[in-house]
Amino acid sequence: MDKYGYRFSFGPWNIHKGADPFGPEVRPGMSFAQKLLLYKELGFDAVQFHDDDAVPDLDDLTPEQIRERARLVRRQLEDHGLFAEFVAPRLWEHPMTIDGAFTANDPKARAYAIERSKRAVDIAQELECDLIVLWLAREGTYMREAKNVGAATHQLLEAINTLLAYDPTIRIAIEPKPNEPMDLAYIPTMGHALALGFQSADPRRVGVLMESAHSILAGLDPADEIGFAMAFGKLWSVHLNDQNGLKFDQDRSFGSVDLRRAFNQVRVLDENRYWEVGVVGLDVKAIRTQPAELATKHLRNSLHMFLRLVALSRSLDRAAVAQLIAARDYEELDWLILSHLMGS
Ligand code: 3MF
Ligand code: MG
Repeated sequence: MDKYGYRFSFGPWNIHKGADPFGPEVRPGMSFAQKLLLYKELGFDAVQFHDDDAVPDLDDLTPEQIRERARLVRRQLEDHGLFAEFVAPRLWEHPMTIDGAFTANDPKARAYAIERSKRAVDIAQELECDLIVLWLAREGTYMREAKNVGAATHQLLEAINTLLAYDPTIRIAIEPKPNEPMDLAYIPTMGHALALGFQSADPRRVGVLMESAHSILAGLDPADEIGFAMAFGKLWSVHLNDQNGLKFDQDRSFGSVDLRRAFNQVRVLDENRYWEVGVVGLDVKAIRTQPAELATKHLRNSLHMFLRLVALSRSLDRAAVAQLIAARDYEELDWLILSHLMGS
């Protein structure tokens, strides 16, 4: 925890080997145990998990074996003074999820997705964590005519309700994203995710995770997406990062592309006391050119950027801002913010 009360997290996938769709890995891998050693050193408190980050090859194990292995991970976390922030079922790599998971056209594939998600809940229970994240990677279409959006929406709702009933204490945070890997995803924005949650069997237990790059790819402002969700007390996790325009999902270091956009995300989080409700997750990736021994600086930079921006948000001359708003002098407000960010 930092001096402001924020806690920070990242996932094991954020220290990675640098492969992209056009080239192989460029850095050697690191074991989960090696990665765990780096968390505290880099200033982090918590680990974000996909189900198979915690229990590799879980499709080949029985539910009891999965629980046993998850208990070992809990002990590893304890040994390092870390905790699990969330568990996310990875519903986009298995052959059963080629045509989608909860919204696949094949009922056997949909059944697989539900069972796999229940195992993710089991893992969360063993890791003493009450938050499941649903990034609905392949719920959408490459071909508009191949699926029915209304039916798919109800399938998503049914899946959420099934998980809520499976564990009466679990909370679910939906992570919207408009595209990639799908051409068009079914839950592209915060509004879509919140609507699903409010329509669920237990709306109190369904919230959202806002990822900066995903909002930007949807043509939206991440700070507004944060503020919208927080207006309803529904922002339970974030994946802060950055994104240079509308292209592939880059997961650039937080604030590295657009400093003012990052400032506004931190400002809205801080004004709404996010430190009381959630962990600051940094879903960032080192760029491919980074040598192996230097491939954690994206995490360091992102965390330090967040803290620097909290300081800037709190030192903003709020009275001057209020006066400029009252005078409707938004050009002067623009200059005040830019000067503040430039350190004068
Ligand atoms: C994809 C993502 C994912 C999700 C993760 C947890 C690998 O664009 O952002 O990161 O955040 O699967 O939900
Ligand atoms: Mg993410």
